[in-house]
Amino acid sequence: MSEVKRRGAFIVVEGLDRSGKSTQCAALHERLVESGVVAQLIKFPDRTTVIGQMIDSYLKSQSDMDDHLIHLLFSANRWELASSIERQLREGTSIVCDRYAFSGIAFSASKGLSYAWCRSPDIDLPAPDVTIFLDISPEKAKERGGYGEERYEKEEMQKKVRQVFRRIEVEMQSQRLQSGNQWVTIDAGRDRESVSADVWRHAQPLITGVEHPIRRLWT
Ligand code: 2DT
Ligand code: MG
Repeated sequence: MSEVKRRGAFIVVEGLDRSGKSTQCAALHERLVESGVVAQLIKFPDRTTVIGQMIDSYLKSQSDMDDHLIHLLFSANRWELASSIERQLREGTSIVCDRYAFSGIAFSASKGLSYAWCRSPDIDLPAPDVTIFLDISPEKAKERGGYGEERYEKEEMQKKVRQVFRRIEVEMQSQRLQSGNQWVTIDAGRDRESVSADVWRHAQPLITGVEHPIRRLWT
């Protein structure tokens, strides 16, 4: 009997600002490791690279850029890491990723760029096995102490971003059968433990590894 070769799972967590996304990513990563899974936590933007530093300066409003240009830099920042993500998955490491290409579309399209244009530079990136979207209303976000100081952390922007995420969800679900990509939306306006339990429920089926080859985004 030959054993089926399994690779690591690629789990993306997306969410609105103040949704508790980073906390949930850290908790999921910890729980995976406690369960004996070799797992790594990464986040986009990765502000440590040269491109990442340009993004950081833009987000802190220390520099200005054309909307198209900053969009391409966010995408390039993912391509910088794409081959290392693939290698790790193939070597059996599971990856928890805090934001990915969906944030790229949601934020740039909210500024008025075309949805199709925003999607194109991320075509062919490694596709997540599951994307867990942490949804929170702007009202709830406000109750949590409001937004921070960075560019985009404003209620008007967040409302638009939420609408684009909805559109992405519809598109992901319509492609689901052909691509196998799974998108789940979780109500992140609840207490931390309830949200964690839901996140785990969706991640758990993947922890023994994934059999099918790494898929490509949007293809
Ligand atoms: P953090 O607060 O999570 O560091 O995000 N963003 C992010 C984009 O506009 N495009 C992208 O492709 C990504 C990954 C969302 C910093 C901000 O950067 C935005 C919030
Ligand atoms: Mg932020």
